[in-house]
Amino acid sequence: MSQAVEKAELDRALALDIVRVTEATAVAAAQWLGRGDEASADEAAAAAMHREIARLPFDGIVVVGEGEEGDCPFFYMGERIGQGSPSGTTVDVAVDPIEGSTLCAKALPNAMSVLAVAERGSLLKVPPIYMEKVAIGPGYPEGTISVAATPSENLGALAEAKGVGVQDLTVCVLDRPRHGDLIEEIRSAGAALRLIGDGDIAGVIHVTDPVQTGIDMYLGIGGAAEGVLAAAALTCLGGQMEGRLVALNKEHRAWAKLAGITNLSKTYALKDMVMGDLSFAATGITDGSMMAGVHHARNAIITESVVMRASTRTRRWIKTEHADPNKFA
Ligand code: VTB
Ligand code: MG
Ligand code: MG
Repeated sequence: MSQAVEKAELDRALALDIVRVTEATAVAAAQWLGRGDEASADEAAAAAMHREIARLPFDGIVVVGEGEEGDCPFFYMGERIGQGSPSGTTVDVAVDPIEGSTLCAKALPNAMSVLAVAERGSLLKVPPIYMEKVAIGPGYPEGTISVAATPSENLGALAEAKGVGVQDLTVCVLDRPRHGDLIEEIRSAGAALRLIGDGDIAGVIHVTDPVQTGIDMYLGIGGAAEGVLAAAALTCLGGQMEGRLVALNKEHRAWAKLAGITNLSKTYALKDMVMGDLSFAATGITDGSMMAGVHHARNAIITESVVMRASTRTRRWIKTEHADPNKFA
């Protein structure tokens, strides 16, 4: 068997392995669903995800995690994780045990558990700061949008490429005071807004299916980690995205410096954030537009996940019945 075939098969198996991880993480998070306690939900989810990833057959490095070493109990940047691999599988690991902890704590839609595993060295390493993002779905000429362009320019370009008016477009934006001007500009350009409380990975993914989601473009400043994870998903789904790191305060500037980022105004295209093959998995914690959340049936826990691979652009939706809840204990 050639090396290439062996590698491909290993990658394929990994896709299912990582769904097991996001499933267990979502189930752990769901124990805190609607309890108003974000910190406990985050901790339970991160502990479960950490335990499950440790069992996977690779030598992984956390490149998108929860913070710096000594700063967070699980998934610090640079942490080695996985069982190790006799066959030499080395990977980058990007995690968000709960994307949307507030959504989970308030039992609001679209909280999910997210994990991407990529070829070593292929994911942009970002400190826990922010990223300005713009994303659209597949099928438009390369360069239709840019994070360096104004929102009105991006909207005009997308409208032209889509053959509609700007008033026919809907933009998804995180509802934050920092987006006051952005929201105003989108409104005066004439587009509609879908304002979301949290969950900008889902927000970016939504642009890939505007017929289903009603969202044509994602704009605004959210987590940098969420930016790279969204870029990972978009690499599997198709679409365009650009990002630019943002330091909102002194602490962020210090994090950026520590991470070796000297030029905060650099524009990252999708291919600068994701430079190799990867698998991406997400499991719903609360019900969402992509998948249902964790549900407790009479004799089983039910989870819904999506898992995708960049190399083949395959997407699988996996609904799982966990008949033995003790396996999560
Ligand atoms: C966004 C959002 C996330 O963080 O990235 C946001 O998508 C950015 O931070 O779900 P602020 O909340 O400080 O604006 C989350 O809300 C949480 O990870
Ligand atoms: Mg999180
Ligand atoms: Mg998050």
